[in-house]
Parts: sequence; structure tokens; C-alpha cells
Amino acid sequence: MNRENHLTVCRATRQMIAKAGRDGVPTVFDRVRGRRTCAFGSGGTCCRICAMGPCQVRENGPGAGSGVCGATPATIAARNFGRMIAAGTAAHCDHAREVIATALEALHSENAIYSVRDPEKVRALAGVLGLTPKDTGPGGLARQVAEMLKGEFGSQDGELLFARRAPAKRYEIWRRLEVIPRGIDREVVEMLHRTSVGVDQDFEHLMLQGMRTALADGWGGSMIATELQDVLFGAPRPTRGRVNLGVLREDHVNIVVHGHEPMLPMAVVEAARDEDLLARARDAGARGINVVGICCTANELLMRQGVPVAGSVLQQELAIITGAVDLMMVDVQCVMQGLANVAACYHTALVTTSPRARIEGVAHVEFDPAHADKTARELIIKAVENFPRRGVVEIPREEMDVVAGFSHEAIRYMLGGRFRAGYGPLNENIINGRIRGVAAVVGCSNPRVRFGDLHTAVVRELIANNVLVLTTGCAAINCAKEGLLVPEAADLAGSGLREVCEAVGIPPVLHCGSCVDNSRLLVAATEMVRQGGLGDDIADLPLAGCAPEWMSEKAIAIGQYFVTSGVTVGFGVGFPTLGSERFSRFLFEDIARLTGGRWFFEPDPMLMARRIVEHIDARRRALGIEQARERVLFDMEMRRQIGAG
Ligand code: SF4
Ligand code: MSK
Repeated sequence: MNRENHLTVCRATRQMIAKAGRDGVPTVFDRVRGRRTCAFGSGGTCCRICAMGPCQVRENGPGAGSGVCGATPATIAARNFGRMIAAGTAAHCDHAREVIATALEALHSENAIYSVRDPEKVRALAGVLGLTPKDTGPGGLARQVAEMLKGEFGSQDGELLFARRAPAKRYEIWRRLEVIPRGIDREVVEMLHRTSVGVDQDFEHLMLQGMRTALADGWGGSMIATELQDVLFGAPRPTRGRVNLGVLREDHVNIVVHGHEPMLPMAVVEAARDEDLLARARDAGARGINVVGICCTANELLMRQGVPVAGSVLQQELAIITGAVDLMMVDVQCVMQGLANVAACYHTALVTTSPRARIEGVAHVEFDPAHADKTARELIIKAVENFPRRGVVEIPREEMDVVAGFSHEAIRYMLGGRFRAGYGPLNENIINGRIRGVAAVVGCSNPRVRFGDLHTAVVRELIANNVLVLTTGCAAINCAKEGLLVPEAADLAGSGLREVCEAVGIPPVLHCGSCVDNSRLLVAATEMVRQGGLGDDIADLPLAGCAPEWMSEKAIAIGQYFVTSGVTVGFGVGFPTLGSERFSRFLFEDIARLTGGRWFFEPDPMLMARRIVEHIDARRRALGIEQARERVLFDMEMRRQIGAG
């Protein structure tokens, strides 16, 4: 069997890895081979924060001890973990900062191409923030909302405004633990300070700041990015699309948008419909302009515009290897530097667009919200001009249908219709046992494992056990490629879940968006609590989360904000604290006494699914709903008896 056949079940991916081999172009799959992981680094007990070190320490066995300064393995592992949380939080929050800048530019300038597309969302946010309209001009309330959220970054005291959205009991737990963020930037800075040499050296105390920093992500930066993107581009509604490398078109100018921030890509999608640019494409010999996405930008565009998705993080280089990508524009996060070399081997124009991120030797066309339409046109013209320079093209045939766009607003609507929108039917079906519980399967793809396949294995097992799955990020893309995000996938679900999916017309796996959209899952969980019947805190819900193929620091931040919100979260691949048993025990067990949620590590996808189901069953027992109940349809007589009682 060829080497690539061992890597993944995705045939398009295998085909392009084989082509890269024939073309002599190294990719991530070559670079990962033979690169051994460092035991100290991967276990979290390598410290290099001062020049008395670096210190590689062990907790047990030969050579057990501490760093030169006396730092214990638990302290070092906690410091490293805290720094991962800080970096992940910084990434999501800087994304949010850029969205705010775009929103304010749009609302202050008459020329901006962005506008308020979702006034309902603006009113909802104003309600959450306790705002009453002061400025009655166009976009006035939206401007107030954006300005108020901007203040969350520099705030030094008080409490993060969106923390109020959590269920009352959760909010009280956070207050007791003193982990409600005071301001987004403040928490990231304090995490970095406390993890520098000679400061906070008690792993439990360090992790309290880890929790506060993570909450500044989930209930702060990520939630702000999600909500304001909805304001600018509309809250997602179920939308059909196509996914996998087969969405590239041989007879079209292909533009790949890659990264995380949807502002400029949205402008490109818009401009690609311009008749003048289409005529230019035809003059160049193409039949049209095909904009497709990679990674989370792809998820953002798919959910709102049905833009095709070429692939997940591990397919970014492979898209170029088709020879059909005329331009790839990248902004921030999950963009591999290896793209530069791959693009140089083909005709692809690679362009960085974020003021924050450049790649050595790669062209840069900077995004400026005031001139986004001009920049979008410039990029499209560059792609059109590049089209005739193509060499041999080989596009895999694989592409799959997907239904995406299950924002929590869309879920409310799907479940209850316009007049009864709400989570009632979901809670009812959990209580009566048709749906066993809910699981979030999220996160990256990782070439160290049989990537993509771990996501789909976990998901298949969960839905077969009547667990409704919510998915985001690259996990969503991988599930989509395997046909799990269409209503027909209900055939793979257990009988109870299948019945509900068929009645409501939803897939058993709901695509909820990008990485920042994990914040939507916090809101959805809160809505489930508010609906009633499933306890009074997120920790009471029959709910769990997992990232079977994680790789990014952002995944650690996300996992920690879920754990701090009361959710049990499983990670695969490897866990970055295993070098310290004491600190790992804290994350896997003791933290549950504080937050109600905890971490677990399980690299085997079937065992991961089993642990999620066990957790859901335990929560069902605690709620007294462990037995599936038949729904009783009350007739008038029964109602009268209840009334008389
Ligand atoms: Fe070593 Fe301590 Fe310096 Fe870390 S802080 S590198 S453990 S001396
Ligand atoms: S893109 S963070 S690889 S999910 Fe959000 Fe995918 Fe992970 Fe990047």
C-alpha cells in the first residue's frame, strides 16, 4: 500500500500527496515524518523562560528533580499550559479587535462597503449590554455596541460584560473563584507576568489565572468576534455548500481565501460577482471566477454565502499542488510557512493580507477596512492575470454536499419555528431519551495522527449512540467531507436521534462555524439551561466536548474556557502536561471540584466517544432522566385532572 493511504481516508488528500511526491514538492506530510517529538517538550516540563536554564525536569524516575531555580515539574507544566492559554486567547482576541475596527470604520464612513446586515442581532446585543439607543442616526445603536465592546479590551477593573450571559449559578461559581475577567488584555498580560521567572509558583493558583484568561477568550474576544461578524455579515442560517478539493474548477480562475478573518474575503466574494471582473476573466480564457475557502475563513464564508470549502488546515498546500490555484490570499492563524515554497513550485500567486502577518519572500497586499473593495479587486485582477500561466492541472474529483450555518439563533428557529423559537424541543427530546445528550467535536487536524479520520470516527460513534453533535473548525470540514453534515446522515444515527432529525429536518451533526464560533456553543448551552428541565448550570447538562486532533494553542484556550464553564473536555493526539502527574491530576480530576468541568486525554477515538457517552449518562443519572421515557400525549380529560389536582 502507498504511504499516503495510511495517512487518511480522504482520497482527494491522498491523490494530492502522491502528486506532491511525483512533483518533488515537500509538504507538511514529509516534514512531519521522522521529526521526533521531545519527551520533555511534549510533556510540558521543559522550561526556557530564563537564561539559568533551559531546564528539562522530571517528576519521577531517574533524574527527577527541579529546575535551577527550584521550580517543580508541576509549576513548569502549569506555566507552559498557562502560556498556551494566553497565546490562544491573544489570537482570538486580536481577531476580535480587527472585527471591531472594521465595524467602526463601516459605521463611521459612508464609503465603506460593510454595513449592518443584522439589525436584530444589534438589538439583541444592546439588550445584553444594557444599552438604550442614544444615537439615532443610521447604525447608531450598532456604533454604541461596537464602542462598548471595544472598551472590553482595555478595561482594568470590573467584570467582562458578556459574563452576564452565563446562567446565574455559573456566574456565581466564577465570582466565588474570582475568575471573571476584568478586561481582555489585562488577563493575557497578567498570565504572561505570572508565568515569568520567579513569580507565581503554585500550579493551582496559576491555573486560576489560566481560567480567567480563557474566559476572556470564550466569553470575551471570541464571542465579540462572532457577534460583530454576525452584525456585519448576518447571523448564519442553514445553507447548502460543497466541500473538498474537487470544488476547484479547471475552467475558472480559482482564488483560495485562507486564514481566519472574514472581512477581506467577504469583499472578494462580493467583487467576484462584478461583471467587469468577470469579463476580464473571460478575456483571459476562463469561464468565471471561483472563490473557495480553506480553514476557518472557509467556514465563515460557507455559513453565510454558501462559498465552497476546498479543505481543512492540512489541505492548504495540497490545494496549490493541484496546479489550479491562481491566487491564494492568507491572513492570520494556521497559515503554514511551507506554503511559500509550495507556491513557488507552481504558478500560484501567494499573498499575505494582514498588517499583523507576513511571510518571508511572499507578496503583501494589506487589508484596510476603508478600502476593502479596492483591495479585493486588486487581488482578483492579480488572479485573473495569473490564470494563463498555469501548467499541468490535476484536480481531485471528490466534493461533497454540506449543510452549514447552525448559529444558536438558527437552532432556536429550526427547533421551534418563528413563533415558538427556543430550545424546548431539544430539551424535551433529551429528557424523553430520544437524544441522549449533546457533544461538541471541534478543533484542528494534525498530521501526527490519521487525520480527519479521528473526527469522523468519534462523530459516527456518538451519533450512533443518539448523541447530537455540534462541530466547528477543521473538525467540521472533515466531517463534511465524509458526508456527515447532510440530513441524510441521520441514517447513521441511533433510532431516537434519527427520529428527531427527520422530524425537524436537520443533520445529526450541526456545523456551527469557525474556531471563534465555539463561543456560539457557550450561548447554546446557556439557552439549554434557561429552557429548563436539565438542571440550573452548564455543568448539569448531558454535554461534553472534544478535540481529537488538536494542534493549536487556540485549542487549549478553547478547551480551558469550556472546562471553566463546567464542561468535560477530551483531547487526543497528546496532552501538553503529561510530564507532571501532579498538574495533570489537577486538570483531569481536581479542577472539577472548582468548576464542575474537567479535562481528559484519550488518543483512541472509540474510547474518546465512549468516555463522552459515559459522561453524558452520568449527567443523565444525576438529573434523574437516565431512563428513556415514552412521550405521553395528554388528552383533555388528563389535562382536567391535572388542573383539578
Ligand atoms: Fe530553569 Fe527556573 Fe529558569 Fe525555568 S525559570 S529555565 S526552571 S531556572
Ligand atoms: S482553522 S485552529 S487548524 S480548527 Fe480555525 Fe483549523 Fe485548528 Fe486552525
